[in-house]
Amino acid sequence: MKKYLKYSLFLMACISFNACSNDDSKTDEVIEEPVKDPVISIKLAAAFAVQRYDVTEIAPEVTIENGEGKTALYKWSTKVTGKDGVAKDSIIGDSKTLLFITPKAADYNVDLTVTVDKIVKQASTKVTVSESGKTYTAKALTLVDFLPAPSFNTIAYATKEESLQKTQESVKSGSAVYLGTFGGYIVTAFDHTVINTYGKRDFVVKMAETSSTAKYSPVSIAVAYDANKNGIADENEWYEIAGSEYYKSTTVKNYEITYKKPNPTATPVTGTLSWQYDTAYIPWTDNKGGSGSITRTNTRRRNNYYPAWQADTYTLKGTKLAIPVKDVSDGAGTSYNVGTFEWGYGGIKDPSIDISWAVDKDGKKVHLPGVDFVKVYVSTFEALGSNDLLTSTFQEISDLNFPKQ
Ligand SMILES: [Ca+2]
Ligand SMILES: [Ca+2]
Repeated sequence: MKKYLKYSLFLMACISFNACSNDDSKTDEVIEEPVKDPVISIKLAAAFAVQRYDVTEIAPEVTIENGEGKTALYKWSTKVTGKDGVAKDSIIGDSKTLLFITPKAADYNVDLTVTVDKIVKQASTKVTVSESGKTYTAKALTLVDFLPAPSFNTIAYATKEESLQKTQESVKSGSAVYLGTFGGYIVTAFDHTVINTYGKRDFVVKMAETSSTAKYSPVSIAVAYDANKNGIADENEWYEIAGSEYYKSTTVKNYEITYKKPNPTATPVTGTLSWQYDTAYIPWTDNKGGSGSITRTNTRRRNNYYPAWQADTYTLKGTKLAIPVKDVSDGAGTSYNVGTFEWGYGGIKDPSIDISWAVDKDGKKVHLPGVDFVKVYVSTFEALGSNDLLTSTFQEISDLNFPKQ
């Protein structure tokens, strides 16, 4: 048997040798520089330790010789045991440095594969994830900030403090929070970092029905990862989720509207249509030279649209998105068709968000290991005639990959 094997190997070697010499004879007139294969070497620490939901940075030292002009591909993976009990490779990252974060305390064998052309090099490390002693909830239940834009359903809180206190109660109980029209926002915090799971959507924004005529309308989302771990969403930690509308020419970045408090003693300026109770109700100006007034409708003439605790004017900011709105009542302003957006927003058919859609101020993609804070704000500015303003109503945000307890 052994002899036979030896003979086979010898034969194979001969065949390969012949094949090579044949190739050589065909190309012997072309003089080429010898091409050297890339040589990859990886230095990776043997072990890491971290608590669940904390991020540890795994930064390997990778050197590539003869790799000029070639792209190195990185793949981080770990073994995950499925429901069938079979352990499979699960990809957890594709950049050189891995920001490792996981919801479960366990030992993880983490493999790195570096590929340059056909050359593949692997290295492994072990991450020990320990319990943090804390319990976590799937929903973002801590209110950080809230300020609605004017709307027929604005609640008349006396002070900012009261507005925050009452809205915190609504967030805890999953009750509706009225955001109003353009710029109205709510900021909530999770009790853990929602992991940016590789290749998957990570959290979902649930909105409540505003009214039977204008049920849902899209809202924009911004996220913050508490990179400096001070427990605060700092200005430079915010990134916008660039949904399906973000790069469209009709989208206005850095848009600002300043709303003016209505004068309670002013005589209403009635319009030509019966529902136009006061067409000069809340004057507004924007930072693009535009201006106008929000109309108080006849149905809502007893409602105070302007947040009572705000000063004489206030300004709200964000990306302004164009939403298709069509009067289908022959200009009577009584019936409208309102469009929607495809992905990357709350108040749409599928309001699940992938943290990988986050972009910086210049619209450049950023890679966040997860998010601690989510801001939901109204990015449309439309009125639906007698149905009043197109407004949005927040309900809750929850982590889509939160482990079952
Ligand atoms: Ca993700
Ligand atoms: Ca921070």
